[in-house]
Amino acid sequence: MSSSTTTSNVLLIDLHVKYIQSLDKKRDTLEYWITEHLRLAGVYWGLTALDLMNHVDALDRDDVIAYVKSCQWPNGGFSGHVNHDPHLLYTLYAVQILLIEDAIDAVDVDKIVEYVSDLQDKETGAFKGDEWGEIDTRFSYSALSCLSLLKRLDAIDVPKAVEFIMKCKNFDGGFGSTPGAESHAGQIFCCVGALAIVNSLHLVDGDLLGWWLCERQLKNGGLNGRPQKLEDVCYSWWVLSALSILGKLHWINKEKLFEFVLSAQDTESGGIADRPGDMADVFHTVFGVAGLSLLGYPGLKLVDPVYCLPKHVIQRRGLAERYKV
Ligand code: GRG
Repeated sequence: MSSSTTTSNVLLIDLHVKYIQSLDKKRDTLEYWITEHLRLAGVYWGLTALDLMNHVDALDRDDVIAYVKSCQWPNGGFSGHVNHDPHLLYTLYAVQILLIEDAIDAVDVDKIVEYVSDLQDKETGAFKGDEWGEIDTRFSYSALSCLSLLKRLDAIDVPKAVEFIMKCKNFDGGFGSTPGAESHAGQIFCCVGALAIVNSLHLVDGDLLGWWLCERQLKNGGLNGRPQKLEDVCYSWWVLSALSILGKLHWINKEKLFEFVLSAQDTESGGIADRPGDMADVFHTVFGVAGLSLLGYPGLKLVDPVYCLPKHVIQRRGLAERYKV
């Protein structure tokens, strides 16, 4: 479905800010209600994009903090919205939002640490997403990122967590969701990011993986997430962040990627879509903006490739440059 017919070769910051602000006002739409279960994720995506575009104040700080608090459960975990079940992913997003707002003291950090560490499988080192037990390297990343941001990595068995991630490494240098699963750029961000957090990047085959990642760029400049798949703006984050951590961002054609991401903007209502001509959404908006930030697009704040947060937030936390290639 096409959203706007014109294109722009510059980032339409003012329009994207208005688009993100408008998201909470669409209560008369079906889309608003069927996305309720991931609203906290939406706040993280929107707020991160706003901060990178120098407009963090476009969402009311007190409202944001109160909303995050309303999603916390007595066991310390956070849900995607009030009265939904707690999950590790939303717990990470809550911590990230509170750090952007410099308000981590508004919640019980010890309870969060307890919730996250209880999700580690003591035998394999893997992390469950929630009490129902699904295992995925997305959850390994979420746990390590969350505890690192809270400076509480001591609460889990880090060597075991690394052991599990390394079981998900494939012959092509990439990583999958579980041992034996196909390499996918999203999971590669998770595994490389997690290894960076615990200073274990020496376990990554940088050249082999760097090749696999830069081969994700297609003729139209966009990136796909694995061979034979379509390009998608969100891979501007999942692929580029991994390349950035490995010190190989220059292995892709920056100008062509700028062109692709900018051509996926909705020039009438704001926001960025997965690819030109599709409907914009806040997920593709943040990962498009964050990808542009990694490539040094003018006027954007720098993003941290490991934590997917504005660099100044990571610096304020004293976590900058903890990882090295
Ligand atoms: C804090 C940034 C951040 C992340 C938290 C949730 C998470 C940890 C990471 C998600 C990583 C991931 C798996 C991203 C990929 C998302 C995506 C576009 C999946 C689509 O997969 P397919 O198979 O699409 O539908 P393709 O492109 O392969 O056809």
